[in-house]
Amino acid sequence: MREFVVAVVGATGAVGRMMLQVLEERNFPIKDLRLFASPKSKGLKLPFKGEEIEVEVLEETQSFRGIDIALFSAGAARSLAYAPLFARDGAVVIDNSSAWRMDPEVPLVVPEVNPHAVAQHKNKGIIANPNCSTIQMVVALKPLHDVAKIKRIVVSTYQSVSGAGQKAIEELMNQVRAWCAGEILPPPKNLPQTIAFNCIPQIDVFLPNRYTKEEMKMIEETRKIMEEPELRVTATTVRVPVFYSHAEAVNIETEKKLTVEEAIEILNKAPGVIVLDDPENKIYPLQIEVAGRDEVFVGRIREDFSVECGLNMWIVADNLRKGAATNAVQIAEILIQKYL
Ligand code: NAP
Ligand code: 3JN
Repeated sequence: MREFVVAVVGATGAVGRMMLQVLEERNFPIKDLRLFASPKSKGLKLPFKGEEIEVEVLEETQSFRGIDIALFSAGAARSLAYAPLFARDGAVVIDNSSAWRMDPEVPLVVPEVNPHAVAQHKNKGIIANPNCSTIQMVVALKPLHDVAKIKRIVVSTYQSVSGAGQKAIEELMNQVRAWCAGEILPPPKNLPQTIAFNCIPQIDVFLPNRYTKEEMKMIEETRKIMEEPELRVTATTVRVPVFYSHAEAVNIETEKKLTVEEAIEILNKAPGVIVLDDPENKIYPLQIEVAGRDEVFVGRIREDFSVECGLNMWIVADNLRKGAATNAVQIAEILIQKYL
């Protein structure tokens, strides 16, 4: 089997470290692995398959020749600047940031939903990985859309701190420690407000339309991935004091009526979805239980009695795995199986 030269850009971050773990777990055929991060990480070594690999500092003057696939998670500014340089030197870039997601020439891919879009990597040498909250929602909703045609989506998210990076994980830990010790809480630095024992209805910055950027990402990305540019979607995104996994309360209105039983049957057959829905026995997806898993979990499926054809559900996935690293590596697997 052919093996590939793979680069991970942003390898020291929460997503980058998970990329290494997922590449190793899935035994991705790697000939050589190159790791890149900021000057802060110069000399740092990261473990991969029993070896220690030294992190390189990302510099614009470098040559990136010889790299087949580059997995980027070093923020949108680095993706804007460096993805074209890696692509120029022959790599296909799979980018986890928002930098390229809405570029009409760049495919935005969730393998369970629109794997065919990977073919468009030929345009710019770049494939975009959607936002974590979008990924888990479309994995669960696309199979329902295929049967009943979704007319409108209303989503509220309950997003873990790991979505905001390694420093936000430490921020929640430090605030909880201080609270338990009866100390004054350290002021928020990486999140907009205190996160310990609190929910923050702000993820990313506010836009002139009063939505946050995270909310608008969910709306626009969902339309692009589902290839439904007019789909009505609205979102409220909330940070909650949970370390790993994002949860979403989702309401859909469909053209054709779906009973709860029909929806469960469709989701039971859907790729990458696990239905956990036995409320009488207190069975529904929980963030702490879904952490570490690659599937999207759906539960609390029930009719929305306020409209003719509507359903409510609770969708949970590990944001660093299916929401980022696993989705990116699945895209890389399609690339090597079909295109490289
Ligand atoms: P993080 O834990 O803060 O890690 C940031 C990574 O970027 C680190 O490896 C950091 O290297 C690197 N970096 C920062 N500045 C750099 C520079 N000038 N040159 C090279 N590398 C640089 O953040 P994260 O949670 O892993 O997220 C990283 C990015 O992934 C986000 O900004 C976002 O674009 C994307 N992301 C996507 C999703 C998704 O929904 N698919 C979810 C989360 C994040 P050092 O350690 O050396 O500073
Ligand atoms: O906050 C979350 O739960 C997801 C965060 C994603 C994120 C964080 C910083 C920058 C992104 C993203 O993936 O959209 C970005 C970005 O690339 O703009």
